[in-house]
Amino acid sequence: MPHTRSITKAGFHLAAVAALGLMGLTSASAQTKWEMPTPYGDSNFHTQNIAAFADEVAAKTDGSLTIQIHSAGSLFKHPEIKNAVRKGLAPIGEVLVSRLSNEDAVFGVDSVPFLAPSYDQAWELYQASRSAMEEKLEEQGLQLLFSVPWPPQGIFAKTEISEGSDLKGLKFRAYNAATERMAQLAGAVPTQVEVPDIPTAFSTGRVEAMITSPSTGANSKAWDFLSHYHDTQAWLPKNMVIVSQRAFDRLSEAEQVAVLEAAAAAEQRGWEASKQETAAKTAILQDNGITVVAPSEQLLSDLAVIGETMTAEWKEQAGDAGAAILDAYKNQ
Ligand code: PCA
Repeated sequence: MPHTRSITKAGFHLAAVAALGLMGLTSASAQTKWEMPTPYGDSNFHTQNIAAFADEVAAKTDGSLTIQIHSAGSLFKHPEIKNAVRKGLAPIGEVLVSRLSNEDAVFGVDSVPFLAPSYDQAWELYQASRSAMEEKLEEQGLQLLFSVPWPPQGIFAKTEISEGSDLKGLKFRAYNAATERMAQLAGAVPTQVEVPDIPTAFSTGRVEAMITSPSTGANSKAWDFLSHYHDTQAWLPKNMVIVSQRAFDRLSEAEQVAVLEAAAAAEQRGWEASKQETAAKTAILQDNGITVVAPSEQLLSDLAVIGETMTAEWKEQAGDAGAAILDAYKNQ
């Protein structure tokens, strides 16, 4: 028996030496692995775009920088992701830009109803607001890598909504301050629910209507708990990928260039994918039994009134910086 034990010990020792050797090799070639929290599931086009970004970074750096994606809020929940990156708990992450609108109104500009309801307008608004956004992020040691919009936002419900008053009293799922405010102004009762929790929130009756994209509707299998989709095209909220400045500065120059190039490519690819997504996911909703409705004149004009109120409120909150963004947007 002592003999066997000593062989085992020797075996263990060899394995330990081999492991140390591997670790030595790894650090000699300056391997960096970034853990990346994201809020949405693997089947979502934003997550898929980020996966392609990660692949491109690995390819461009010959594997010296790899990015491990933790989707659907599995590493940090959506409300924690920005601070996790700011505090250095994660080097890089994705968030919905307008989740930060309570910090500064500039982050809420893409969710003002009907301010920029098409892809071209959303792009122009992004160009007009990008540097103000970047400045605010910089103050927190964060760098914007790229930003991609969701398809236009429409209303999902269990009946046809033919006018604004049909929303009164409905338990309405919200995903940011703007959707919460919109629900309040419509006389509905908002509840914040993250995307991965949508199916449960509907099936347990916590909520009964929502405004979101055909993407999120289809990814959440809205046909299991809802019947109508109203294509109101109210706004195109964006996600953004942010990196901690400290983590970025620690990369070699070649790695930094690789990240920036892959980010520029991801932004372009993401905007294209979003456009394709709109029709593709609306068709999936329809194929699965959702009635896709063009909004009535009455519904549109009732929502426009809410949009005007929210535009005025946004201008008030955003002050001079907001006025400068709107001027730049209108003068493009
Ligand atoms: N999907 C996300 C944000 C906007 C969208 O289309 C959500 O519903 O939370």
